[in-house]
Amino acid sequence: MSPPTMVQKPVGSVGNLKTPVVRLDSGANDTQVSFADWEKFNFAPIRESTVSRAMTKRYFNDLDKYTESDIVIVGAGSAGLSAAYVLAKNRPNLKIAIIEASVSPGGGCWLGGQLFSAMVMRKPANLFLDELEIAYEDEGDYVVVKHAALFMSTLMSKVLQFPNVKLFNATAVEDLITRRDESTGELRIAGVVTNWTLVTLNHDTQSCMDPNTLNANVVLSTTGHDGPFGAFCAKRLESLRPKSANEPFELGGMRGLDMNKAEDAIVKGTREVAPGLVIAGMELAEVDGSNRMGPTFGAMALSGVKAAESVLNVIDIRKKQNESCYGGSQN
Ligand code: AHZ
Repeated sequence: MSPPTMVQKPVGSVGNLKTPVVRLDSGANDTQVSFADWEKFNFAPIRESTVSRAMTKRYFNDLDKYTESDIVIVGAGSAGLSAAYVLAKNRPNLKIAIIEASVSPGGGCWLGGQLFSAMVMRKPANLFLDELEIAYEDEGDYVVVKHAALFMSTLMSKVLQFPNVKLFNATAVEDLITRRDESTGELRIAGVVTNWTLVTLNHDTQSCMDPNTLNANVVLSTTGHDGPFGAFCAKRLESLRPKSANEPFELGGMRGLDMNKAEDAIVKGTREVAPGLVIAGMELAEVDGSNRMGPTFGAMALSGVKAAESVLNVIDIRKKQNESCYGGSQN
């Protein structure tokens, strides 16, 4: 049975505070909660197992549904979520899974830089802020959002509301699914290998704990620059591909900070780096050996926008390739 829909309706005020009193409409059990009457207040009853089933049933249904995804986005930072927004909005028929290693999605975008709140974006990235309806101060060549968390929370909230998006957080991508084309020898990325992040972090202390898998037509990796988790897919790709004349692939390694060069390079370089694998955001600096930009976020947003375009440019070809092996996509 599906849960009753809760509709919040302001129906009055408390004392002189003009605080709205909320009435909860839940089907037949129309109840009015007066926040002024705390002595009589109580929640509707529930059994613990009901809570457990409410969560696990949905999670495992989602896992079942997204185990064949159209797109898997690795990393829910500013680049990954910007791409997710564009993809989900423009192609509501595509199933988009986002895998985020941290419990809290958002990556490095909760502060503008160091411990400062304001977030700077150089024009024309303000057009993306306009799309998201996020207010900013216009300073000429650049704009300032009053808090980076306002950008991230708005973006995240919009992405999570799309019905074709599922965020699996506290889950790490720890390998890639690969396919080698028998006739051309080309190596294609066809999905991701995952585990609970707490398990990934403890492989050395436990006996073998095998992972889970998600097939995808295209993997978009936005895991940020190198670090304990960062640049994951780029590093894995480098170790998968022999450095031969046919398959040269060597990481460039992120260079020092140059805001002007770095932002243009990241956006321009965002692309399908290997068949089935698009890389965007700061992970791309590790691939191409381009500069870091530090605390200015326009390139992350627009690299996400270009990544969405790159994914859509190749998804039909990659889908066809997937369908021609091992039973195809079983949606
Ligand atoms: O937790 C990571 C973060 O939320 C997540 N992630 C990394 N490896 C993962 C893995 N599986 C699942 N193996 C993984 N998730 O990816 C997210 C990356 O977000 P980010 O904000 O670090 O990357 P971004 O490229 O979107 O933005 C980078 C912004 C910049 S620029 C910069 C500089 O120039 O110094 N520094 C930062 C943080």
